[in-house]
Amino acid sequence: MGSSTSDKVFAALETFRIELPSWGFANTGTRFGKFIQPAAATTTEEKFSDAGQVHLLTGVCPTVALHVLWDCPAGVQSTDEIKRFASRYAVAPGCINPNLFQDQEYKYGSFGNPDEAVRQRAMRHTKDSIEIARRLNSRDISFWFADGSNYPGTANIRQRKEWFTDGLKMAHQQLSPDQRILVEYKPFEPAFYHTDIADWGMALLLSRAAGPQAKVLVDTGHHYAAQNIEQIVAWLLSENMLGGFHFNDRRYADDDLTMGSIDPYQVFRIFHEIHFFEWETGQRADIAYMVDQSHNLKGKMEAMIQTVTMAQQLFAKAALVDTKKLATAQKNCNLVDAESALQDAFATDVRPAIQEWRESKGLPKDPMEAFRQSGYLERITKERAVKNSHNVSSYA
Ligand code: RM4
Ligand code: MN
Ligand code: MN
Repeated sequence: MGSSTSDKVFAALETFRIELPSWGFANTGTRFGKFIQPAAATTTEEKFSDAGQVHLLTGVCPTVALHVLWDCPAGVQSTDEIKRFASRYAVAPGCINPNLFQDQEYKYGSFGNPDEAVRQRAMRHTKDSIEIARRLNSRDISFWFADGSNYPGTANIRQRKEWFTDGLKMAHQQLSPDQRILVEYKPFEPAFYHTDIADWGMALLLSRAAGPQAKVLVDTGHHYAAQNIEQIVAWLLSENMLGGFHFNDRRYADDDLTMGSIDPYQVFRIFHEIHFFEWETGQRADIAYMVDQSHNLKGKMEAMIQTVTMAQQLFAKAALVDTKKLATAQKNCNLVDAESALQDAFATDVRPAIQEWRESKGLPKDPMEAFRQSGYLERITKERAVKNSHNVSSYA
């Protein structure tokens, strides 16, 4: 590998950080049930411990995203405890995710619920979530809504759009100047007829209506199968509306598989659009890279390490695209050369350069191997096995 190649890989890795989801360490399942893992995290503290371990081994995951309902059982009062976990496990709280989908009251929606009392309840939770973020010094509050309907004619789609606009505007008014709202979209599930924020265009319009500190969040699992996600990314970049990512992979729907496991070239193309934007404009794209995965069969910690190292590889490969050559080839409609600029970068094995970078930082060369040698998994398995055996494994 030429030294300029490894210089490029080093430079790319210096700027790349990715946030871990607290819920990615806990037991999750499918709608048919859960297979319980004896080592899965059972408390917020254990989630911080696991995230801290992944950060210790990889050096690139300094923050952990929190889901308010699952991680802050005492709401705003939970923040003191969370600060203690953060300092104990050397990983800071990251993006705050309000939970507007699990309470019984949200059966017919949250921001889009026809009942004003429920919309107000959703707003109270939103305000609390923003306050939690403020106390934890978290910049981003990320909204994913399950709101939608299952049968034609059952919901007033335009009216609900107005309620969403009002709700997000009100949320925006609560922000401190340095905070942001991220608006996530998803085409279906749990609603199967219409979803209130079903695609990036809806998320974009609502974010614009909410105010200047609202941006769109792209969850790579939240698209129809053939959709060109990198084009969405390019458009959002050009509109200065790309706030962040939830990375995971999928084959069919919102499968939440480990990143790049099905289609690594797609993630590469997404990263390429970001690098290309930065190269052309000379601007740094201010994007929160986050993982949102929850596969239930792979070991939680190993799955997370796999995803983080894959993210580094794909980000570094995309940084190797010869942008100058690409721009010239595009201008001259030299299709084969333009396409090859991407393919050559994608085909480069960046793993040796990444290992060198890790060693230069005093990090283990191979985080997975280091994890397996560390004894951490054996320790938590012993500590948590009994607690996990009481976990509910059926959804019925
Ligand atoms: C949703 C969406 C959200 C995540 C929940 C648990 O499908 O991806 O980001 O918070 O799942
Ligand atoms: Mn998501
Ligand atoms: Mn999802």
